[in-house]
Amino acid sequence: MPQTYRNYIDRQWVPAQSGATYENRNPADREDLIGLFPQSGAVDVDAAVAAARRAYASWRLVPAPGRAEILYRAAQLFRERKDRFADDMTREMGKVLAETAGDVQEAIDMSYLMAGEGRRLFGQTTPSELRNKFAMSIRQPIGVCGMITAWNFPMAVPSWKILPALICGNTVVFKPAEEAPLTAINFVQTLIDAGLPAGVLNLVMGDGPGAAAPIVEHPDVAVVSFTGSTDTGRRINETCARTFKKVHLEMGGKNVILVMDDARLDLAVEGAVWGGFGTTGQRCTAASRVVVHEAVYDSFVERFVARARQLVVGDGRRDGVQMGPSIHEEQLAKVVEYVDIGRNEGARLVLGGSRLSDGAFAAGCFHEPTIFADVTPTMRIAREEIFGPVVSVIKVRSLDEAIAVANDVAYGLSAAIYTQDINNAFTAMRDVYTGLFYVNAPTIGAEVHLPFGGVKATGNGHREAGIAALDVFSEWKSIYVDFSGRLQRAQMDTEQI
Ligand code: UN1
Repeated sequence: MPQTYRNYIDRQWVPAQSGATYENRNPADREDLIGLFPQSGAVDVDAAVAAARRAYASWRLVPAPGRAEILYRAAQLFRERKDRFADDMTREMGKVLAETAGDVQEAIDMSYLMAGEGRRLFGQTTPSELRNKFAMSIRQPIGVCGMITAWNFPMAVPSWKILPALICGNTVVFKPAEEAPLTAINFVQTLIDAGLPAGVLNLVMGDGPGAAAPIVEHPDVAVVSFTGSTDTGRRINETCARTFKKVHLEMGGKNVILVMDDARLDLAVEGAVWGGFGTTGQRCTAASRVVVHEAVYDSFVERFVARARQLVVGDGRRDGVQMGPSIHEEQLAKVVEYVDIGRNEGARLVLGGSRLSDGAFAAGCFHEPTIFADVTPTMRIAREEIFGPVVSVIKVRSLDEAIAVANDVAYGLSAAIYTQDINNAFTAMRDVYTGLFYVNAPTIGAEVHLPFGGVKATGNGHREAGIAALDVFSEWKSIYVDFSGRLQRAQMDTEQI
């Protein structure tokens, strides 16, 4: 009998009120049933929001250094549980153990960062234009925050949202990706064990229409933070706009590595392999385009293919495996479809191109690492997010052309340049329009204490992680204290020097 898991609402583990559940399976072996998870609906969301609302009344008044104590303890518990959590995560979403351990590490790092923030949460003091008057601005919590997250970073991304929200004094309803509920349970259980009071963090599992839509629409949810596809993000944005709900969106990417004629090709090749095929290409920061200067193009393609050909594909829990499966059949079908699109568009397939289905691969969702060369910037494989192990290589004649190609997509999350020339590096750093930029490193590998997010169709102007995340989960209040004992009128009674 598979284990049946429950939602967490107001310090109780409870089934969905309808009793409905869904199955979650291991993408490396679809016969491995991980468990049954609640298929929640609007009534479950209502209960979770009500609990979060009640808890907000007292949590907002807990001094931030007191809230921080809980996050310090959580950091230590995440560290102790890292290997177990990584194993559970690989089993449910497929990326290799070294990467899932890295995912848990992001939650550890973020816990420490936000715990430290509990003793800062800096506001500003400013002079007043009037005599005997004091002016300051402080951060205030907002209320109940609805967090809707993706399966590819199932512990890191929730930590980027939930921990800043908590340290600011908000309470949370968390709807994790359907594909990675066990990791969400591990995350929530750790915060409970660290001492989070009842109702401050609530977990509601299920699919998007059933469990996420009611969070977005709920009048008592003050902030929605979402990581996922651009189509879903657009719908969430529209719903939130109608009621002026604060919304933070972190969506797709079509990230690019520029390889200049003076690049160290050995480094560029390693970067393209890691950026393109790490996490099976299922990162919003994945390098799915490599734009290469014509002077080194042939040699880069040859070395890139030779290196990517050596990648060991398989079950991410097995030693030596470097690339796991796609998350599920639907995602794999999308990869297969894009490979067809690339072929039909006339791109040159130089590596892979097929689903792996023999022997040990038969029960899982595996695809070969795939490289297309001679891709042109107008092809769909060069413009649309694939979210799989498919990289497009594009030839250019100059840095200017490389930057133009880099910018000529709807998305703007991450970009990188490989060059030994500081002028190239600084020019690209300035002119490529993205939220993240790397020099002589791939497009992946963001650290939690820097702002994370993108421009154009990737985001909506907010950032998560870093101290910038506090701007999503708090509102500024400007406060004026007049201790002159008389009415002083701003802009009118200002003394002239
Ligand atoms: C994501 O793909 O949604 O920079 C997040 C990186 C990781 C996080 C990626 N630290 O690639």
